[in-house]
Amino acid sequence: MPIDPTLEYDDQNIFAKILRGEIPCRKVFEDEWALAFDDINPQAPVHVLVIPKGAYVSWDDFSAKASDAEVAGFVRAVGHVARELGLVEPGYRLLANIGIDAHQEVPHLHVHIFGGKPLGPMLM
Ligand code: IU
Repeated sequence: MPIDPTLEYDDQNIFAKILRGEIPCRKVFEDEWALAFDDINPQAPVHVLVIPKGAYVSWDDFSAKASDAEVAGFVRAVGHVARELGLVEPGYRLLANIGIDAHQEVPHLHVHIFGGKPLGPMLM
C-alpha cells in the first residue's frame, strides 16, 4: 500500500528496523549520514536503496526539515555509492517516490539507484 506523506514518522517501519540492526540487510555502504543496501526485489542488475540515518518520511519531509549537514551528507553518500559501484560510466538512474501517487511503500526516505544495464527512457 502506498503511504500518506502527511503521516508522522513511524519508527516501526521496516527501514527504521534495518537502521537499528533489528532486521538484516545486504549492506553496500554506511557512514554517519546514510545506509545503502541491496533492494530485496531488484528491478535492475544493480538496485540499491540509500536511506538517511535521520527519521524522515520522504524526500519532502527531508528536504524541508533536515539540517544542511544531513542533506549534504546524504547527497554525497548517494553519489559515493554510485561511484563505488562503478556506475558513473555508462550511467545510472536515481529515483525517489514521494507519497500516494508515486506509490511510495516504505515511510522512510529512500533513494533508489538503478544500473548495470541500459535502462531505457523514463516512461512516466
Ligand atoms: P518505494 O519507492 O517505496 O515504492 O520502494 C520500496 C522499495 O523497498 C521496493 O523496491 C522494495 O523492493 C524495497 N524493500 C526492500 O528492499 N526491503 C524490504 O524489506 C521492503 C521493501 I518491505
